[in-house]
Amino acid sequence: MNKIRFLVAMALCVIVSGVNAQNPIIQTYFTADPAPLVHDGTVYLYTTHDEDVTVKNFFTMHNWRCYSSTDMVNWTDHGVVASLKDFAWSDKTNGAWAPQCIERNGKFYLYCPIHGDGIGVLVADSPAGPFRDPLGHRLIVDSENIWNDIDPTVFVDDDGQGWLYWGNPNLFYVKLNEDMVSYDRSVGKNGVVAIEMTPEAFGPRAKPDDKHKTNYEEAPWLYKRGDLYYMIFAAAGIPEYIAYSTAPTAGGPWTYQGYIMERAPHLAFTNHPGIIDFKGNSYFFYHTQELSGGQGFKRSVSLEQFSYNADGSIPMIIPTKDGIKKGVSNLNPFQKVEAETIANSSGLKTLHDSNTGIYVSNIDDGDFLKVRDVDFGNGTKKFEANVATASSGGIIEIRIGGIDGTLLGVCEVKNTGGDLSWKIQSAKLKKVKGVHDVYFVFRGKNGNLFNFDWWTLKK
Ligand code: FUB
Repeated sequence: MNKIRFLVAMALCVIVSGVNAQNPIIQTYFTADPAPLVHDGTVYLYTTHDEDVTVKNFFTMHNWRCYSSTDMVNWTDHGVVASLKDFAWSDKTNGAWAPQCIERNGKFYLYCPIHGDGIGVLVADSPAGPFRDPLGHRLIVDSENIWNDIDPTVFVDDDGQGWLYWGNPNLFYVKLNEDMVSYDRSVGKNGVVAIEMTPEAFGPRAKPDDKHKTNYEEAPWLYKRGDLYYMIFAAAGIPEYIAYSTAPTAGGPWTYQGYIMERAPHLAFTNHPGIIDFKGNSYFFYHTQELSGGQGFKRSVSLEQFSYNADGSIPMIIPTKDGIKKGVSNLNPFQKVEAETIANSSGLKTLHDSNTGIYVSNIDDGDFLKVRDVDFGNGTKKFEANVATASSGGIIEIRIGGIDGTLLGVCEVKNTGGDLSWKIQSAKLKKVKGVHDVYFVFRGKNGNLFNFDWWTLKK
């Protein structure tokens, strides 16, 4: 999608949802198939990436992205953390479908389906990579039908047993060995166990056919809460509902429990669940087609908070535009804040530079970047930004409360000698105390005004 079409779609989204809406949570790229991982006080969100240009009216997906948050309202972009090119054994140039990442013994294992080429696994020493292929071949080698091998979900039980489920429109699992990159070959057919797809286990299909015997479609999400195992999944064909089943063990037997998210006009024809508990709250990730103005191959991750019922059942979750109403902590602006830490934005992209990492780019006149719950404490005097531009630059208006809210100061961004020649530029700020949503509103005459790496406040 070119910038103008992207801006029109984004403007529509902002008009429809308002700058105060939190959904979709990522606005710089189209993201789908959310797979959250809680690690060390941070939520890492792995997503697929629908390209801006859809080819042949089908999913156009080349790589996987990662975002992180400590407050559930501001998301830091870690960029592309893995791509089809990481699997040397696959010649696919499209098909980077729904992944999941898990940590074990200090290593991060990212299970990646390549549509039509099975499921591979990558490993890294840190959650945002760099990831490498430890096997040099696909992980699941004795599959019944490689086209079924999509949407892996992974879980390590309290007894140390790792489980990897996957499949469309049938469910399979392998019991992972402790190395997480091989599996127990003594169960099932060479280690692959096909789950019996019964209406009792996964719900009655309204119109069953040869392939679809139950309500289960794809996108399984496996986890344990208390003594109960949950399998959340996309259900009932296209457009997809989200439903779930529960079991007394990770291997089943599964009992169907019903729908937890209905179809809705702004949802895409696919949906994909991801559920976590974080800092005492429960969160449900899914995707919609809102940001693209209704294009099902250009989806975006959204997020809702929910509470389990007293009996452990999951209530119906209503997709909202507001999303998360209250974050779980405030943002400290007196340290370096990456510009790619974003609650909401319009018109922006992020790029990677080997010197500075991820930075915000594609900044044009009128674009904005919102950061939520910024704690000014007893006040601040100065704003600093690390920026770069080969052109005449532009300005950053620093506002609170809205894109037209109180103007605290204006940072002039002048030519730094190159689009990747980073310099700190600063602005005096009006004194303000307490916690506020901050809006950086960008102004200037040319396109691509400057690049924006990080910002901070000084007392
Ligand atoms: O994103 C590509 C595919 O669409 C996923 O693998 C499915 O879960 C569905 O969301």
